[in-house]
Amino acid sequence: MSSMLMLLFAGILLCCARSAGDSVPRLLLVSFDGFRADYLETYKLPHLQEFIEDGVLVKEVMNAFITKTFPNHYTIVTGLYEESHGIVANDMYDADAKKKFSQFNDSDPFWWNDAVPIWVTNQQQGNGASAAAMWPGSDVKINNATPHFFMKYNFSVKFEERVERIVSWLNSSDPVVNFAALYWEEPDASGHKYGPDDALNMHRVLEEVDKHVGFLVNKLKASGLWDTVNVIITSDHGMASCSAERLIVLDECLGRDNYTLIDKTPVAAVLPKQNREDVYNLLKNCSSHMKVYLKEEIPDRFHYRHHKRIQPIILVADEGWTIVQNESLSKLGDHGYDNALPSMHPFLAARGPAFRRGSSLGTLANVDIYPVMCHVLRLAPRPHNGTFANAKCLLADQWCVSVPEAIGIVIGVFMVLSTFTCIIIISKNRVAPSRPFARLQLQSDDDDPLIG
Ligand SMILES: *[C@@H]1O[C@H](CO)[C@@H](O)[C@H](O)[C@H]1NC(C)=O
Ligand SMILES: *[C@@H]1O[C@H](CO)[C@@H](O)[C@H](O)[C@H]1NC(C)=O
Ligand SMILES: *[C@@H]1O[C@H](CO)[C@@H](O)[C@H](O)[C@H]1NC(C)=O
Ligand SMILES: *[C@@H]1O[C@H](CO)[C@@H](O)[C@H](O)[C@H]1NC(C)=O
Ligand SMILES: *[C@@H]1O[C@H](CO)[C@@H](O)[C@H](O)[C@H]1NC(C)=O
Ligand SMILES: *[C@@H]1O[C@H](CO)[C@@H](O)[C@H](O)[C@H]1NC(C)=O
Ligand SMILES: CC(=O)N[C@H]1CO[C@H](CO)[C@@H](O)[C@@H]1O
Repeated sequence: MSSMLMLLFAGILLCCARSAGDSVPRLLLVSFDGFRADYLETYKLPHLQEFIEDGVLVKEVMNAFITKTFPNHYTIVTGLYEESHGIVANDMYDADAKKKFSQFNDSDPFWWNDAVPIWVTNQQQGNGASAAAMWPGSDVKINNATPHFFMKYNFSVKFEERVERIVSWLNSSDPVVNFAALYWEEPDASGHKYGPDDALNMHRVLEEVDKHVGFLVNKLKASGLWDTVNVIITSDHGMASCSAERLIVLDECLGRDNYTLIDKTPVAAVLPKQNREDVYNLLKNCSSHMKVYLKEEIPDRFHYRHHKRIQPIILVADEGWTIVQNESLSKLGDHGYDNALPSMHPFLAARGPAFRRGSSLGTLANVDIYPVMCHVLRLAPRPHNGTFANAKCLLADQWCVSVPEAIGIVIGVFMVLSTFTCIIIISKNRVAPSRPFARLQLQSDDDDPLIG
């Protein structure tokens, strides 16, 4: 009964939403790298606040392990855990192909082809073209396709220039661009340099990021896109403070000839040269501030085991600790740590005709962003690890009730039903003594001995 009602309701809502937005829905996905969730509460960011008040906010996004930039940006656009999309670190080694991947040498499709990002699926399903400004992977031919419009990665290109390109592409009518992705390096770069607890410098850079949000919104308004475009602003990960007092020095535990260090800190990927168990035992005894896992021991909750590019041993430093061989500390902030740590979590805000206004959600996994984007763009999602139902409360066309609300509705329905039942019973009782009716009943029953 209640599910029928819900279906009916959802149907009505869906119809309304569909008929209102007759043109093709558009979505702009924006990432400000390293925007830790609590920056939103710590700093005054008027443009972002205004954006959020007009839309929805997810206060903390549960990102994917390892909490690094390339892996999480690919998770956002595929809905897959890292072990399934294959970008398992910013620095990788593939033993079969004997190839190396790094942030500065990332354009070989070989690394990306385990998954299909949403900008490719969007173009394949034929609703429109995609565009991207420096989103990781967006200048690579993945499954033989790049976005129709894209910029080759170059960190020197200013935010304003990226926005101008993106907005003019979104404004293009031939072809119609219905999906665009935009990436900016801050506040990550400053978070690494100064550490997230340097309030003065972080305030300065976040004020700048906030002005960038203002710039973007103004550009969208000026081009007449603001009322129709859906915009998601999110990030890949947070940031934790590091210190020279919290170093894990591998050289003190084992000789370098024992292993190759594929990825460094705070999650180190270790490829043993000879005996894996020997290297493991030396590392296991190295520091009480890092976890040492053989590949098959990596906890299930990380979803970080089933890929050949995940190395035989991984080391996971505790929050704020840095793994080195013998180097000194090079940055005051870092990320990559356990994705259960709040300091590793970014936020998500979304605004536009597809989203609710003025509502918020405590938490959402970043694998759930992909089915939301597919829903907004009316795409059939590819197999992914997200759960669309988790994000229903963000969307204007979805039926969304919290547990207390559901209980309230059940009680409400019960009360209405019992009131009706009472009214019926009372009115029946009133009718019962009415003479003609009673007589009619008795008369019809001819065989009744009392009458006879
Ligand atoms: C970049 O990676 C490719 C393989 O993915 C490799 O052949 C090439 O040597 C690398 N270039 C540099 C400069 O490391
Ligand atoms: C990167 O962008 C800067 C600033 O626009 C430009 O001067 C430089 O030539 C670009 N580099 C490459 C490799 O395109
Ligand atoms: C976007 O397109 C509209 C209508 O074609 C035009 O009026 C507007 O100037 C364009 N804006 C930009 C930024 O190109
Ligand atoms: C491995 O490390 C240990 C401990 O530092 C050292 O004794 C040993 O010689 C190293 N083995 C190799 C093959 O480098
Ligand atoms: C670190 O180790 C390398 C190689 O063993 C050595 O050349 C270098 O001097 C060491 N640096 C420091 C700071 O100890
Ligand atoms: C994630 O999704 C992929 C693709 O459907 C699937 O192969 C994989 O098993 C999923 N992972 C988990 C942990 O469910
Ligand atoms: C850091 C650590 O766990 N060190 C231990 C390594 O093993 C020796 C001997 O078993 C211990 O004495 C250390 O405490």
